[in-house]
Amino acid sequence: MSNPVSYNAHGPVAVLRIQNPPVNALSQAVRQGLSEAMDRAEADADIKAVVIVGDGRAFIAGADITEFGKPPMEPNLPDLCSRIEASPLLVIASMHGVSLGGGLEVALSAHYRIAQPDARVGLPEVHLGLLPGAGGTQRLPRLTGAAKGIEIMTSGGQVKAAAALEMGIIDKIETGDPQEVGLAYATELVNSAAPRRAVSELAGPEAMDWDAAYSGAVSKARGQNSPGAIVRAVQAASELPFAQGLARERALFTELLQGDQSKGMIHAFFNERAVSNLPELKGVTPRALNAIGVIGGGTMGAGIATAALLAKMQVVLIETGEAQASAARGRIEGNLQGALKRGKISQEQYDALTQDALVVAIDYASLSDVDLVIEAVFENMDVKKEVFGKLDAVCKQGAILASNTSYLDVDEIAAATSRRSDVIGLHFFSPAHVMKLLEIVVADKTALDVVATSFALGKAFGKISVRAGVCDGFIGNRILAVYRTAADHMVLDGASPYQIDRALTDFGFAMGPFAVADLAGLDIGWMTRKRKAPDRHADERVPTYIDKLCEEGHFGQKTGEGYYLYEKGQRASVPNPKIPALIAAEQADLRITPRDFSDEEIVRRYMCAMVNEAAKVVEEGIARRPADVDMVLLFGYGFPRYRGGPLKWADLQGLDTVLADIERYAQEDAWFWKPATLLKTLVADGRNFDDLNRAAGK
Ligand code: TC6
Repeated sequence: MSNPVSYNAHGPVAVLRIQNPPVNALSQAVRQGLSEAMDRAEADADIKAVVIVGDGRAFIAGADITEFGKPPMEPNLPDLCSRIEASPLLVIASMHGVSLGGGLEVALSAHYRIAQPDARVGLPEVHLGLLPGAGGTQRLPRLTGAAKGIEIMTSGGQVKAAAALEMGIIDKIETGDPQEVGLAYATELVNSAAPRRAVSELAGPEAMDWDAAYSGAVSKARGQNSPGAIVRAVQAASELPFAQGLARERALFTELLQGDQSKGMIHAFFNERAVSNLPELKGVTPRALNAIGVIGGGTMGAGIATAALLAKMQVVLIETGEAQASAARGRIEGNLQGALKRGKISQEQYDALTQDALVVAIDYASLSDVDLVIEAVFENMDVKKEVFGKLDAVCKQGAILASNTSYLDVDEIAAATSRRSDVIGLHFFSPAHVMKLLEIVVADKTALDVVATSFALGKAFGKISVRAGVCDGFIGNRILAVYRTAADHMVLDGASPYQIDRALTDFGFAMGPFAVADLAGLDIGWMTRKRKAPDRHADERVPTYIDKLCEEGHFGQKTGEGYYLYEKGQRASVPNPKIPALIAAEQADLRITPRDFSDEEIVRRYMCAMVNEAAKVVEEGIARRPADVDMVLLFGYGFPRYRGGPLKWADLQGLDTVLADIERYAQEDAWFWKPATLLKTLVADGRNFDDLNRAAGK
């Protein structure tokens, strides 16, 4: 392999140029190349300074994600950083694009830092369940102070050049070719006999109330360990000499690296990128995507239209009448005003999007020129078929016809058109301009370039797109229905909805299932129960106590009453005192003697139900790989990222113990707990879900 770090002397300055596309990640070859180039510069008596610069779009985007999970290879990054900083030559980092993680740590080891105005820096290791382990926790707060250093490292966010200059992370901002700018700066420093300036030799950051900072970080982290560890590492930077602080950083880093959380987060990090790389789409050219049609301007349709506008597409939204059209426009404008308030768009962009890019019409003929239409009307097969029949009549040849159905049969919808190969499911999550997940539901006859275009659309919308097959509920809602049922069963057997919600938020879920039901609207579950009642098996346990609340017109948050009571204008909720009596009445009817559940048992049953259904979803090919299911749960269902997803969680538990529990539960309720064949096969073969990910080209 050729050396990805080139060396060129320009008078007394050596330029070390990293050429490792696409983003100059710190692969072993780059680390070795930098180390050897430093040796070479130091061995040349004419060289007084070294400029480190990146080729292409970034200085250095950090550790090489393709090396994650592989055995470490020398030289390691902490040693490289110490080696750079210890150089007797002046070392200058000339930064452009991003300098992230190990990339910023390399820059912090240089003696001077100069950056382009659009450069950004950050230490995102927290997103991998780690802390910056190559001196970042010791060097950054020596420049920024403890509080700002903690904020940057615990958020993992990116800091723009101007703010980085103000905080002292960089020394200068200069526009121009990064190499030329770096060379000029180095020459100026050499000519002015500027001192070698090692960040490690600066005083440690000021003391603060470390325990308060630690508790603050821990409570924000909702169960994730690395933010607390970052605070402790910065405390070491403040209290200990540099070398001892570095040793403390290493010990904390190693502890995090060996824990399950970093395994879960690295799994998430890797797969949120890998999930959209479908082998069958290699070389397939997506169709053009300039104008999008949306049918229905309710919450979902308005959210989809907003996402399309923010992705700089023309949008034609169809409503049924003038009043509905004006309400839909109001919703979209409200969404865009939110984006304006958060600084995501400017006032001029807002005006252009609402006046020029958006058309709200009541006539399907307005769709004659769009490239793709997303239908977001009422969830009813007859209604959808009628809409698709009309779309088939008006849309141009080659236009993609997509349904945002959340569980209906996309093959059946496609059959309502004369162009089945152009039909696909695009299942967004509400609010569609905010939620990251998009399930791309590929029907029997969907053409490959339609799938490729849908992934391109997901990328343009900033979504994590996951391929799903056709079944009731696709990947996410199908699995949700099962773990939700496991929670319902526990309520019938004696666990309160409030204990369940608390046990699961303690586990790391953003919300418990009963709080989610209130948010989504209890009428949704009520309608589904009514729809499914005729086909219900005699052994199926379906609680009906909550229907009594629905019959009184209480549907959760939107009506102010559900499992919880919601005071107008208040975010906090309190348990609804009517619920325990409703549950007790149903238990009496069913002759159930309620029993106690530990939080641990609640989590275990909930997770086992989720894993078992997820395994079936993989087994049936509804999800392409186990990791695809993990990404659906992470990005659409509030699953804690630091656990990687349900199937990563199962791998880390040991699949044999998960299967043993499912088989034990099956002895109580064989109808509900049917162990997935895939789970049994994997246990019998001594393999796990990650083995399947790897086999599918993780
Ligand atoms: C650290 O440094 C230390 C950790 C210790 C661990 C033991 N390595 O996102 P894009 C590829 S932690 C290898 O589409 P953008 C990416 O796969 C910090 N490859 O572009 C894609 O390849 P493809 C670790 C990487 O302009 C291409 O680059 N680093 C890496 O929207 C373009 O990516 C981070 O957390 C990498 N590190 O955004 C940074 N990063 O074209 C993670 C990207 O073949 N990366 N690629 O599919 C990012 O945040 C963004 O990718 C970006 C560029 C801001 C660098």
